[in-house]
Amino acid sequence: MSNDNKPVRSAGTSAEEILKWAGENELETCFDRADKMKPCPIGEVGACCKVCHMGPCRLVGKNAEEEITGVCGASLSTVAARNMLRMIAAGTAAHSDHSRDMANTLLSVATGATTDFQIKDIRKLYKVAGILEIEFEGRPVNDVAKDVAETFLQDFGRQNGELNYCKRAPQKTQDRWKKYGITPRGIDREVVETMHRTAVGVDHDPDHLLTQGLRTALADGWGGCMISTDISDILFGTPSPVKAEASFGIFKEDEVNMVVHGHEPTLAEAIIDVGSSQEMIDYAKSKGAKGINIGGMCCTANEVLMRHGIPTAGGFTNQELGIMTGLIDALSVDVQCIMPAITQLSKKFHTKIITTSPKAMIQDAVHMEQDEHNPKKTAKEILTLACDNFPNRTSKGSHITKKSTLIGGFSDEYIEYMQGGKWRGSYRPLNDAIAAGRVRGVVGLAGCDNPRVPATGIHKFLVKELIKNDVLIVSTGCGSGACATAGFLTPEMALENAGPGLREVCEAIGIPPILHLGACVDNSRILTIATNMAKEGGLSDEIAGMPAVGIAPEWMSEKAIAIGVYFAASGVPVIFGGESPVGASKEVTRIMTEVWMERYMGALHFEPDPQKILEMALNYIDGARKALKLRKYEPGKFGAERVLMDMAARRENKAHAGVGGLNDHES
Ligand code: MSK
Repeated sequence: MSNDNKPVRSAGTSAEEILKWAGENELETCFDRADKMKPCPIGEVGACCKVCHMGPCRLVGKNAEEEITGVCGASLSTVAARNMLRMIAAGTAAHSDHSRDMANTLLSVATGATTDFQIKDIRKLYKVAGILEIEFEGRPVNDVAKDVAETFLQDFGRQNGELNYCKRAPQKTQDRWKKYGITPRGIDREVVETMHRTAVGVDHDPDHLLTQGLRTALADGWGGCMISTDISDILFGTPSPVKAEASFGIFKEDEVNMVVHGHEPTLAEAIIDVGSSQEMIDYAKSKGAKGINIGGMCCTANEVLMRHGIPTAGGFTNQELGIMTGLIDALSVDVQCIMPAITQLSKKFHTKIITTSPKAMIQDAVHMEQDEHNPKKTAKEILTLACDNFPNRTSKGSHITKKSTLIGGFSDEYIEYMQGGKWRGSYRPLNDAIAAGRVRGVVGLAGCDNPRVPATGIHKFLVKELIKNDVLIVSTGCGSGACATAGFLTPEMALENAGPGLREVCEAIGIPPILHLGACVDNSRILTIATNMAKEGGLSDEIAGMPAVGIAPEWMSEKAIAIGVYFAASGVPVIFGGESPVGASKEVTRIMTEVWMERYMGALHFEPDPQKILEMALNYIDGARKALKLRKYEPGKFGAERVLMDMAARRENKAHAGVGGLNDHES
């Protein structure tokens, strides 16, 4: 289990140090398990069918793929397409069930059933109400919020018609969806229909199956994800730039370390609120601590980092390593991306693992279910447990305490604001900078971190090369976590590594070259940014055809597949790292690349070689520039453009801004 002579497996140097310490102390991590557990070579490429009990059928052989069949006669391309669809359905279900909970929380707040939260961003509520065509002028805020929540809830159970937010997309994007029959109806309906069509003996045509996959994924992006992002902003505030810290040095030796992990912001918001109360701090002191230090992990971390500057210990592969510091007194988890391994690992330390969702329990964890109408009560119980556990801390652990700083909190609203201020904000300066060749294009860097990826810091490589090539990066999820812990989310990063055009833009505005947009559900913000760019004019008038690419270099979750497919359906070429989970079928691969490109101008590629990922991304960007007849990109040579609003001008403007000003955390 020693890690000697093993390649670097994380973008973060602290993570590497802890992995070394774990090896010396004979402690196992997901990296060790990934080394030991070789993937099944048939399942790995989507050639295993398990949808009935005549199998599992292994669709292998040297014949043409339509001649390789299971017991029922389903061909390799049918099986691979069905496997892809079930990943999309699972990913969509995960995001969307999270989103449903957010809609129910908004309804509870609006009706007074929950008094622990209030509507924090009324401006965003009114913006959303306007999109939903709900009257808001002169009405009580909670009445508007109730109508918004109930309208969103209808999107889950709608049987016909289309999701409310489809109309947010550029008209030409909507027209493409209608032309090819992929406009999503209801979120639950698309997931259920996908599960039906992939059951034994139903839909067998791979193209027909994958078309339903696109419709389901659109229900995720323009439904589940976008609804969740907007309600979180309404309830807890729309993010604006915030300075924070990342990596394992966020834990404090002399304070109670309480960590929130998972995806949902609700209980985490209550923990932050209660944890800052004098009563709770006094309780921590009564246990010998100097105070309470709240940190985050994975996407719950991203939610609270974006709005409060709560520090993050990083993404998915850091959860075991965080426990190994020996410094976490309590780790409360909600849903998604929580490794069950942490409960067994925590027995070797003093850390308490607390499950909080009625949907998610783990053997040997303490279950303290969130009181949906009184989350602060649950938060107080959890924090009390954390404080009570502080005296049990021992010297055991790596005690690695390095950290980096970052700037996060870039909502699409703030990006608009930073390009002109409250009154003149628009996407015109960004479009102009792209047209002039100062910014070559935009990459959405999303997705997980994955212990199977033979990384010498794959995020690190791509990030450095992309910004060197004047590509602006917008990032979410654990990709942001990897960048943050590696110290990449700072304006200085641009000065040191960005190409001349991008560096000028970043310097003028005082932004990093990588804009951290939030959790994985917040990939919806990238859809909104692309829509705003299309509506602004001067580039493509739909999302398709923009000099923009999505990359998920270390994806591992089914949610990442749903995200990749909704970007492809919206018109964005997407490149995933690693081998294709349906690579056994040439036909499915052809449909997801060539056919989708022809119909939607989007595609889903899988490419294990980081250098090739980079080349593909730059080729797509340059190809789009050429098709749009934009100036040929040449490093250091730019055309004329409007000047972006600089930091001094924005500070001036901030005095007049109701929202969108710099967050108090920014220094
Ligand atoms: S947590 S889905 S590992 S981004 Fe959103 Fe990270 Fe991927 Fe989970």
